[in-house]
Amino acid sequence: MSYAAEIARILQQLGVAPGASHGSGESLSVRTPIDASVLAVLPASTAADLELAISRAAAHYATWRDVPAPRRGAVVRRFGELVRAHKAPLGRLISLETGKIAQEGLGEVQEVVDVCEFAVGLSRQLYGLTIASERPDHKLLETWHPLGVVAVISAFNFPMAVYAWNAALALVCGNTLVWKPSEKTPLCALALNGLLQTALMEEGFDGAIAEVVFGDRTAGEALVAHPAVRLVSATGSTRMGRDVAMACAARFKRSLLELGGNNAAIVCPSADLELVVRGAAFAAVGTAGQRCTTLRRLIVHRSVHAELVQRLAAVYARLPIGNPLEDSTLVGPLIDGHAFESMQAALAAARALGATVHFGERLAGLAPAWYVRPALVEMPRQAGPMLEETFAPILYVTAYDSFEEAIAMNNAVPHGLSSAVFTRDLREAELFTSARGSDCGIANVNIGTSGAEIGGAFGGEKETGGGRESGSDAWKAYMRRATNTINYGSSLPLAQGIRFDV
Ligand code: UN1
Repeated sequence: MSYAAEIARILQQLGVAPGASHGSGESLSVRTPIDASVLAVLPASTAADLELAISRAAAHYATWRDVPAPRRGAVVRRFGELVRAHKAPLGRLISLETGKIAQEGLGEVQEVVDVCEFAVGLSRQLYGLTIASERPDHKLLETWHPLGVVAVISAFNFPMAVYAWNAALALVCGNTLVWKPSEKTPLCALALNGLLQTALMEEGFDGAIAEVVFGDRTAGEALVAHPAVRLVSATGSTRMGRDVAMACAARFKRSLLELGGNNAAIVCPSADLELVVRGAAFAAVGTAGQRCTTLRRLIVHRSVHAELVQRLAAVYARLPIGNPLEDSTLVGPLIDGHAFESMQAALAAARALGATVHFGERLAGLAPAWYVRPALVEMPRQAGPMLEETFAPILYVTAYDSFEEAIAMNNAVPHGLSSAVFTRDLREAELFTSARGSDCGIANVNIGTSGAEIGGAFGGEKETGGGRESGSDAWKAYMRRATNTINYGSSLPLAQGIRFDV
């Protein structure tokens, strides 16, 4: 069966008609990175389609915000159940559209289920504080309310999980949604949002509470500019995020940004090198180096540098690269030729700085798709392309002498998403996770930089954008806080002891 036929069958199995009522604009061809063949052709959304989607989401907000939060949680529970029941075809769809290996496709679907469960629990919480009032017979408390329409702009590399982080939380918090997925992965969006709409309807609500639109940057700009949209949650490049942040700031609307990462791991003299090799390999070559949490820099103590490079090179030399649908494959294709070009440009820049580049070549036999052997690059020092995020599997390795120097190198890049230290020395582990340690939103000990669980808040500092999504108290980003002072007495004392007798 061709991949296109398989896609049609999966969508049919999920009860989703491709292109149904989502757009009436020009055709968008979706290709699989597996062999570059066309999977489907969908109509993009026009400006009028977009306006309609936003106004429907805005209209439904007026009733959705009044639905008790645990009832909203029941919709998310049903959504999670549907996703769990269709885990295999959804995982397959992710692999077909993004080129992610089968295991990682299934893992991403599991991440959707996990965050739904988390949000269901949250739907019976969403609590604020009561605060001691300075006045007699007064109560001071805070209450949390939804924002309105939340726009989600997502990237190709996590075409389902990142939307689910946002949608599950935004929905239990009482918001309605408009989702603009990456133009490279509209089929994943169609399938996932189709299941969400089914869950809404089964629970007695209108599917238009969660809208999806298809388009490029122009569609994203229209979402950001629309007055009904109160929060824009965007995942993607730092360049895109900067534009979103500035456009939102000009309108005093909120943005939640999850942008790039240039994530490092420090390998100390006491590190368990077996753990380092396994942890670094998954983090550096998993998803073909196309996660925002991908390990891109290894900062290795000079005493173990040569041994680690040799062990990693041995692993890189025998990585099974190829069709991501085959169980034995660990590295699938790059998303497209642009990713390959930026990878090669970064490798050339590294060579010009005196680096030794192992691998990184294209597997030409698999053309016209873009498969590469991940690159391992020995850098004489941290400089040039090592300070930038290249969305491809390049792992730069460089040596350090003192732990303080290693921490400074970890923090010396513009991004601040994820980081790790491999050590058996308690002092190093504690220092790395202290205020003087890693400046990233994620700082791990003895595990790699990628593959976070949903229970923690996910996001990073500096050019990563500062947003936090998924677990912990990330839900607060989808709500506004009101402080209430309630007088249950019969006099009117003023705060700060002010006297004002009329
Ligand atoms: C992303 O690449 O945008 O921690 C998200 C991880 C995944 C999420 C990555 N749970 O690698």
